[in-house]
Amino acid sequence: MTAAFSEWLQSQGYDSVLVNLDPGADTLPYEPDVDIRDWINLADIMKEYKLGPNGAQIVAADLLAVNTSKISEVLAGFETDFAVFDTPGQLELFAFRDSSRKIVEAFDPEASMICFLIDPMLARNPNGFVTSMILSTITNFRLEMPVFNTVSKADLLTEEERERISEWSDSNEVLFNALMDEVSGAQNQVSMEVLRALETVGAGGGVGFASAETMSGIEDIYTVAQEISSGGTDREPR
Ligand SMILES: Nc1nc2c(ncn2[C@@H]2O[C@H](COP(=O)(O)OP(=O)(O)OP(=O)(O)O)[C@@H](O)[C@H]2O)c(=O)[nH]1
Ligand SMILES: [Mg+2]
Repeated sequence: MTAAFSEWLQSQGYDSVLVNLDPGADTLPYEPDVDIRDWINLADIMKEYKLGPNGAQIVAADLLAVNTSKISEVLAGFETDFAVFDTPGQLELFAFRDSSRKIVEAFDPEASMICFLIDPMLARNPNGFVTSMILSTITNFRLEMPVFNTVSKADLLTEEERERISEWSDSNEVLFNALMDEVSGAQNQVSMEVLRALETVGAGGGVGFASAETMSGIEDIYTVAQEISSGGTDREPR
């Protein structure tokens, strides 16, 4: 998505700086301008801390914060329209670490947003969709930053599946009925309370669909980013 988004920005005349914050990334489909792997190496951490790959990922996540000032310094040297941060795919390694707050605070939080990428296979059924909304809400709660929900790899869904997900995202009642058809009776109360909480905090509305494969929906991410960073008016490219 990082690669697709920067490609789209470029096609519109915007420049972007791409920042890889995933120390565990093996290969990337884009050339990062700033790369956390220049400072943090997973193999070194495994050796130094005598950890397996999972423990090393957690240490690496905390080392991210230690290196924030170095990344900021490098970033400050760029004149660009947008900075796109690619974070580790697992929430445990980003949103759930205290260090991530420091990272978010270091990079112009007022003009920033999180694009929360929802797994299309998870979003296909009501329980999975609600689970995605809960995770997105937690991310918003943890990092105190506006979140735009986008079902990624949307090309893997059928038109009907996308329509159904849109209906769930537009109407809590439709989602509730779909959920009731899916879960066992014993879960009804839990489902109802979870949905009520999501409704209260305003989660779930306006879910986007994007595909890095077909480039559909990438513009919607830009539109939200634009609204947040400069009040909705299209920015003049540098
Ligand atoms: N069909 C389809 N496949 C995609 C799309 N975007 C990425 N992929 C594929 O999905 C696989 C996983 O890629 P990503 O979702 O980008 O995940 P990642 O960055 O490697 O993994 P994490 O950061 O650890 O979550 C790769 O094989 C990609 O080629 C898309 O829009 N459509
Ligand atoms: Mg990734």
